[in-house]
Amino acid sequence: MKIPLPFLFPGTLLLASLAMLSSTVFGVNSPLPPPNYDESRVGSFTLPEALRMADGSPVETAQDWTRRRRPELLELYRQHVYGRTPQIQGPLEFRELDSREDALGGTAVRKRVWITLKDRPAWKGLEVLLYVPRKRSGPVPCFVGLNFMGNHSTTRETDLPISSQWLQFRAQSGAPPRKGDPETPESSRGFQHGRWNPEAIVGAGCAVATAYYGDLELDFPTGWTQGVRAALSPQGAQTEWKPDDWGAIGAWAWGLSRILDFLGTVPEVDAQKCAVIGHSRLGKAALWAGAQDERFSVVISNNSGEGGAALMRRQFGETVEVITARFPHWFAPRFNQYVRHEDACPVDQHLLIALCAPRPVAIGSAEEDRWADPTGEFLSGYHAGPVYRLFGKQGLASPEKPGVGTGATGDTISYHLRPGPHDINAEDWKEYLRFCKRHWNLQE
Ligand code: GTR
Repeated sequence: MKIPLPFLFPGTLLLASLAMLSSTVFGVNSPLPPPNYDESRVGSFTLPEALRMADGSPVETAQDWTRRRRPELLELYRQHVYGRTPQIQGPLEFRELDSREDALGGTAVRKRVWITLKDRPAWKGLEVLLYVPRKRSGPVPCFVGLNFMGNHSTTRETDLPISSQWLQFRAQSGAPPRKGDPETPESSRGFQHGRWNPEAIVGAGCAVATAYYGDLELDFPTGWTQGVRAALSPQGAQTEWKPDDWGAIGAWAWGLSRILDFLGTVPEVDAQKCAVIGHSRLGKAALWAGAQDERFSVVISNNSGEGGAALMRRQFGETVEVITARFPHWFAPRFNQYVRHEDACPVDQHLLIALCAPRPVAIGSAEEDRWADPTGEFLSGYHAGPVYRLFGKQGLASPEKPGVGTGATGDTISYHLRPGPHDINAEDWKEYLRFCKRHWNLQE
């Protein structure tokens, strides 16, 4: 199986690469079915009820939800979808690499910090890039998210080292370079600046902390042997995975919580106001991090699609069959059971959104990103609503997906559909900043 690069897939390229792929599900090398983009062929399905325990008993109060249903659902997600996140072993260490008071043209303080596990030297650690506005009257809220190509790719500042883990990914992934990718390591500087735009975040009075997702696990099927999953397992790279062991999404989500641990030690940041954010596969990780770790005060999913915000029971765009064949390392091994049997899965993704309740969740889709199923992403948000209502909060009022480019709709759960392709850009960030500022009671 070819291992794709985690960069943008233009639709046509994606289809072409899918056609070449095959799945070894059921032990036979069968070609993967083409994606369905016809709404009339999505089929009918019944979603697992948010407000009913597995034993059939109703969930009637916020207390019922918090004490009984939420733990039950977290456990179902561990067993069936993302796997079990292990306890941290030993203390974390935060080592400041450098700090500048004059970053981003003098508007920000910049810190670079290494997070390591003292008792697990096998894991090299996570390098965090943090920008905090210089103009502030107290601790500021912060956006926390992983990036696809190294911290140096998220900023126009040129004095950051090029991520050595990302260079390793390029060398080891076996994937041929794609059109539009940076040709040389040097040209990867600022390559994904538009996905972050730290100047705009800092200009809005917020901090932003990011790290390369490959610092946790390089994104190919054997990447885990060098990453945090091996380091936290007693058998290391010899581990044989059990059905409910964690996958790469679990490892990336774990890393997001470690960044939050670090932010809790930074006096300039208000750790009570930290939003976890992610795009695409990193949106899946952000949702799983936000579902597990209630310290994140806001959860943001951008184009997270299958295994993220999109309902898996909807047969539209990417499916469980395709995602588990192409990315066998992302989920708990048991998730493979639901290939062509999504109905048998005890959860669907509205419950992942519901696990964030009563905290605010923003879901962003892109019109041309049919692969991620914008309607399925919207419906997850909509069907999480009953849980929010138990807490006296409103989610998405209408079951109809809003129109393209009409801006975000919804109260504690919000949804927007941006024109254009699979990506995260200034338009999305405008929505997320507005949403967070409203919930953090900051002036718009
Ligand atoms: C695609 C994958 C999606 C999404 C995307 C990305 O290839 O099928 O689930 O995660 O990659 O992360 O860019």
